[in-house]
Amino acid sequence: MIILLHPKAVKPHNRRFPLAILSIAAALEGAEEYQIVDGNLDTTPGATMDRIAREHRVELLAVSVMPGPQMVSAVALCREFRQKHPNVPIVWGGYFPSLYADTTLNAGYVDFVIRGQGEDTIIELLQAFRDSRQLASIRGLSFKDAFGLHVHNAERPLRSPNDFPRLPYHRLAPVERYLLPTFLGRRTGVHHASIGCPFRCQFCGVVPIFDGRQKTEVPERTAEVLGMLQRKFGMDAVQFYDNNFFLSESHASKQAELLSPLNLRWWAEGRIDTFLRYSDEALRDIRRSGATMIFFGAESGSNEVLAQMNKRITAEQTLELAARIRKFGIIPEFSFVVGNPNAPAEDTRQTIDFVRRIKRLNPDAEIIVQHYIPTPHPDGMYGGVEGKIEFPRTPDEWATERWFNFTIRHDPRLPWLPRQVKRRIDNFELVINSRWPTVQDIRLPRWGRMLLQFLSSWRYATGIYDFPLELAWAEKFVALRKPRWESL
Ligand code: B12
Repeated sequence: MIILLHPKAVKPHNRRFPLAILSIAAALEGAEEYQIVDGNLDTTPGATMDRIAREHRVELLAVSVMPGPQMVSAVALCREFRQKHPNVPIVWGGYFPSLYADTTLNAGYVDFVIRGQGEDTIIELLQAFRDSRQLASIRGLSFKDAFGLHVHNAERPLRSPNDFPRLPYHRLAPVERYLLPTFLGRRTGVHHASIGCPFRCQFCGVVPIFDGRQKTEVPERTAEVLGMLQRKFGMDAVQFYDNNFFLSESHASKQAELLSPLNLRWWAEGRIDTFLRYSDEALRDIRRSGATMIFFGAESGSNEVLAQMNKRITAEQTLELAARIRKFGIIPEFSFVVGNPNAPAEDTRQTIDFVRRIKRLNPDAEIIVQHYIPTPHPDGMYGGVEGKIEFPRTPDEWATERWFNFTIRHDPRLPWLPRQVKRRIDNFELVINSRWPTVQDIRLPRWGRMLLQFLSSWRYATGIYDFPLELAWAEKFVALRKPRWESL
């Protein structure tokens, strides 16, 4: 028996299909005995794993770990499982161990790390347990040798999602509990139609893992899977989790054509430059197929900073897209990485000015302001911060409050970011979020929306963002009076 564990990462109303674990399950389906334990659904995953271990001989505990809350849950669950079941090997896969393989192996309760795409690697690891393969021959695997030294095998070439079997949704019972209300629909699902990304932005954690490679599912297969989820489970909306959903115009047009009959409302991530190259006809088709909001990494309003990030877009392109996409009725969601380590105050000032320009061109545009936090990068971390920051050496240290707040960007405590600049970024974020509350918050009542808009409008108009205590208070006041999720 293999346990596939997806530690808790989100609050229940944000529960989505655990795609990483489902992908691994697809590779095992029909060939191996396995059970999925999803901490986003199961409130006592440790007890469930103990029960499985009592009833079966568990050969492997395989855990998917994303940085942040999921990593914190994974540490606690794995430590306890190791104490109770010391003979069961534990493997971690996913973004956290792929980015920090040595750090992960420093934990006494992790025996193996599977870096990057995991479907083939886990099968080969199981073969090694059964003596038909050498650990050293398994690409994408990291492990501890007989002396406890870390061994990192060669990378594994990326395979297309088309090469792998369909996800075994039926192993998640009941599937309906993964289809929840969002601004897109009453039963929103998620799908990942590609893996990796061909760009090499220097702030991005995807590059070290996929090294500028991307493989994409054919549009026919994407539409078939979504059609099945619609027919069988009533899914009426979908969020595409791809890093780069709009690969090319012909691919996107074909996808739009096949999605149209499904009448799903959808959200996805795209690049500004790619999208700008599309014809009006393609954009109309994309809208008609249900595209409601598209996330774009705008990152900065300064071309110099964009060049430092290796983002390969210009600020003028962002403005052009903000204006153009409005005509098609698609809401753009522009994300910014604020706090250039070389000039954080100037970068913050420029970003705020730039966001204001976007809002003038397209008031519906949604804005996400993120503090820049570095991740290891093969081309060097954005801002040249090598040597200026030392990452934790164990998962347990990553799970401490100090590093948890760093990961979720709440309080990153970066040596190059003065407190007052950090405060300015946070204050601006609060003002803009109050001035234009996101349409994504379906629990925000109309009166709450109006209250926040009323209180923040003078601040936005005058550019006085400091000490927005009344907005912080109003936000809390409204949050306490939002309807409960169950009543939606
Ligand atoms: C969905 C998602 C979330 C969701 C999670 C929802 C959920 N249900 O759990 C939410 C919104 C909560 C989230 C949050 C965060 N996320 Co997030 N998220 C993603 C996203 C978009 C998709 C992940 C996914 O499902 N992929 C689909 C699966 C199929 O792919 P996969 O995970 O890579 O899995 C493959 C391999 O990694 C491997 N594998 C994975 N697990 C396992 C396990 C085993 C045992 C094995 C063998 C193999 C294996 O095999 C799989 C199949 O090949 C990714 C970006 C992306 N497109 O991947 C970012 C991403 C993982 N997130 C990231 C980050 C940083 C975060 C945050 C920590 C910070 C933030 N603000 O974004 C927050 C956490 C804060 C919080 N409050 O929760 C980064 C991680 C890299 C980094 N910089 O550290 C990413 C890459 C985004 C980015 N470009 O920066 N996220």
